[in-house]
Amino acid sequence: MNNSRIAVVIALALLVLLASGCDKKSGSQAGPSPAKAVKLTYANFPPAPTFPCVQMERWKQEVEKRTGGKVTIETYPGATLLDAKDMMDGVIAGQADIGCLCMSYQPGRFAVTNATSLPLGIPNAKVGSQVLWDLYNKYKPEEFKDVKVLTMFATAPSNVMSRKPIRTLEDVKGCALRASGGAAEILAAWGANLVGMPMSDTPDALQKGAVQGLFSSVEVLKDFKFAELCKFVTLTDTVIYPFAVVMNKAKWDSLPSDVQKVMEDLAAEQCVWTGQYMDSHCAEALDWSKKEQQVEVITLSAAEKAKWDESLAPITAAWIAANTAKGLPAAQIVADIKASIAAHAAK
Ligand code: 3IO
Repeated sequence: MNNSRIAVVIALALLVLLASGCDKKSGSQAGPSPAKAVKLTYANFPPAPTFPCVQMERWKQEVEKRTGGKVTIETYPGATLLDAKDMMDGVIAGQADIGCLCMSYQPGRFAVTNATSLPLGIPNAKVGSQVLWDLYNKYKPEEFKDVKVLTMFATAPSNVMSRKPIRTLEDVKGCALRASGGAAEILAAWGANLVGMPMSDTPDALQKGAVQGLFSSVEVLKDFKFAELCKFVTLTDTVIYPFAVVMNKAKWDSLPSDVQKVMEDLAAEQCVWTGQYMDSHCAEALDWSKKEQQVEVITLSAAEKAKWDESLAPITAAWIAANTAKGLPAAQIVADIKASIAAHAAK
């Protein structure tokens, strides 16, 4: 090989090296501010029009706005990323960065926060949401140690929605009705043939006749179109379902502190926003059900309601006994919930 040939080979080799170096650089530096862009996935179990997803979209919008576009959130409604019962473990495992779960679907796992589903007289979703958030912040239960809790909120108190009219406690006996967690214990105490399943499985169960109705907040009459099948609502206004929004802990720790601050500042506000949305949406859905779907709303007489309430009397005492035995400050938790209801309801 002569000198000029050697020079050409060296020049070519240098070119290849330079080109591959450039490739690496441009590959790792996509976008204008690579270190700062944050993309998060957010999983939810029910369909997009339902309230857990409405609050999810509101939270997404607020975070994207308040971080000036630095954070983008990809939402996955309808169990497209994680299902109802996999939500907590899926977020812990990092299958989604954020997940919205109904704590009633795992009653034993979330004993402290599920105490808000005892029949203690939470009057609406706004108060219920604040009571739940207070309780979480006072006790910071062990079961949340592997996640960052972004917010919590509650449904409006539950009512019976059914295919057949339920006017007395006798009508409930043996009737196949669906609920979960604390609400399920209420149905059992009334003598219903209790069927436990998440809300997301309920449309199918109602359609196929596996259940005659359900016990939950009444906005589902409209959002799931249950009013097409359930032509009767019996107003009991008894017990909420508690929800949590959680983030993978490692993902949370990796966020810039200004982004963490936006999310922490939003937590209590999101809790109240969702409670208020739930309350107004329930009123609207009940109205729609009466007017558009000829749903009959049954109000129990005072004497009849007293019978229903009386059968719930042993539930709280039994819960205190069982959970004291498990080492929880159960009587204090119940006292805290009662005080918190009184404080928030007075505002
Ligand atoms: C609920 C769950 C998913 C979508 C809408 C909803 N409205 C009330 C609930 C409460 C709940 O989780 C349930 O199982 O009744």
